[in-house]
Amino acid sequence: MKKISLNGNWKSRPDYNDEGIYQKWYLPKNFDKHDSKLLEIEIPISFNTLKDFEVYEGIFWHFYQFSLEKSIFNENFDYRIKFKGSNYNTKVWLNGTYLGEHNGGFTPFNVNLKNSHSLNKNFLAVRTDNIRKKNRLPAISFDWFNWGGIYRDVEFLILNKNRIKDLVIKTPLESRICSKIEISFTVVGILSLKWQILDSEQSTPLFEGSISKITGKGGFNLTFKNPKLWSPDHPSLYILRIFESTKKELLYETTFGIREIEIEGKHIFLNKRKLLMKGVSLHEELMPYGRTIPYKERENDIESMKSLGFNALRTAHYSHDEDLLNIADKKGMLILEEVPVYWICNFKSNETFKTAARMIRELIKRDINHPSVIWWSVGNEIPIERPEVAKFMRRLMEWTRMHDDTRIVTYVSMKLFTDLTRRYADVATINFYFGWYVGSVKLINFMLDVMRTPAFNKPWIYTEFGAGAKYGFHADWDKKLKFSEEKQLHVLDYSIRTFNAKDYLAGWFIWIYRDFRSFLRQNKFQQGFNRKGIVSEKNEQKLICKRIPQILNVKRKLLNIKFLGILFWILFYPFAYIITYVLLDSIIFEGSKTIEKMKSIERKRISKESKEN
Ligand code: GCB
Repeated sequence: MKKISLNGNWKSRPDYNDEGIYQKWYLPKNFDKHDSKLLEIEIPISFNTLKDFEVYEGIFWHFYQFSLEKSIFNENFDYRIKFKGSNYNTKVWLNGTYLGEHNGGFTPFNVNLKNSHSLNKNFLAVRTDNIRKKNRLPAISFDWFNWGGIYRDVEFLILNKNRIKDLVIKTPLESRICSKIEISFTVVGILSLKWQILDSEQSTPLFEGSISKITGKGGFNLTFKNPKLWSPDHPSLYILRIFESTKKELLYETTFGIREIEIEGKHIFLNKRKLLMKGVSLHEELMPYGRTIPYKERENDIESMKSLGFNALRTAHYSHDEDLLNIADKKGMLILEEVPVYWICNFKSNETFKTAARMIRELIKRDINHPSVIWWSVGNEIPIERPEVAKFMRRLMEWTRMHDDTRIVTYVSMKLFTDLTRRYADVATINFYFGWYVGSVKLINFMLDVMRTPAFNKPWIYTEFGAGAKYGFHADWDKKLKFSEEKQLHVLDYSIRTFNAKDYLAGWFIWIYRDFRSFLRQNKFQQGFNRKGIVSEKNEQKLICKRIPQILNVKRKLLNIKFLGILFWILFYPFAYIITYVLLDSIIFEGSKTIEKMKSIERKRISKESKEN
């Protein structure tokens, strides 16, 4: 496969009244590159980084003229255009011919060329639309910024007609010194192959083999004695290369790691050793780039997280650019991935289910060979006590397992009492902000024992806890003033030391590594940002960062009152069910009006700030 980058100088324009399709902006003859309505942009871009589009959610067109070399055209090839990420609905035309569309903001997709390409003058027109809608995932209300546009790389792909696709590498361990390597793939057309496995630090192959005249499904297995196992502390990588046997042409290459994730009773094991995840979450956002974060900055993030002592990262609430996973593979960071089935979605609709299922399929297809990725979460904080939602999530977990049976499959829950569906997940999860939104941090010990009752014999992960702090805002320790760095330190410190002492907790994740933009956050400390980051949006470390390395392994002495927890759950469950069903989900999450109100506050603030500057 060869790739030609289509990144670079594109033209663009907003389409406020949705007239572009009707007026056929996608036709080359209707395009005038000197038209004053066109903006010069550099693809990839999160269009909300452009002046005057800071809060724009709508239709945006992107145009690109490019030429191709004659030598790439040959009947032995197929051609595609690949978009690594574009939010949310993307429609593509080449030289006036419609090539297709994609829904979903976070997974890559290709469109096939339909003999519509030419050599010297190609005109690519791409219409993106990131409008919030009930049937989208996420739907209307969500607590992150809805960056729009073609915000990841675009590539022109030249694929051999005879090629390998859907290659999957599994590495089950017989023991820590003996691994199986099971490689499966599909051959499109017919191929005779030579393959090699190399240590990424050496150039002579460790294993080699060949397969002749294969078509359709194929693969090979081998036993590897004394492999270097992949883990966050020792991120050893191997390389698989597959050549076409006669021409010696490289058909496929990927790095992979030898590692195994297993669950037994209350524990998770990585390479047969008990795993404790000490992690953070991160949104794919860094100012001033939006989601289009340079490689170096992503590397800095992972390095800083590692230097604080974290071994795991939850890429909430969707998948980030694949660069991040390449870095995590290399540097050693466990990654928890998720699809944006978030808060209130249209769970009764089969179309929504199909969209979620496709997002999972696309995500697994992209990331299945990354050793750093160890779990698929099929959603976050959904109203799980509702029968249609429980059914939706169970089906989605089954679907995920059908596509990958080597990783943890779960969803992230915020329900203390009313989530009985956790029993069907591989690990049980909880997001709850004791000490911030509700109650005191001192309740964590007891409440964990309470909520654990219906999913007793499982590992638990505390997937979100945290407290907001405005960088630079300090207050007396005793006052524990909201949004002070001291308050954040108190909540996180107490929580982490409690979690470390709970034997059934296989991990915890601070919400969140970096402050991120959200319309929903508009008080005087937030000013359009969720401030629960342990670093500010400019990567300034808050007080808690000094403390984290000191407490990563420290345990609090806890009162053992597990049986009381069970009793409490049984007594309280019916009330909790009614309160949650009737009040909580409907009032808190039906947020379409709130979003519009908050967005207008944000708009006013930005326009005031720009006048002041
Ligand atoms: C949550 C959500 C996350 C929010 C966070 C918060 O539980 O999962 O998306 O940003 O709380 O800050 O309230």
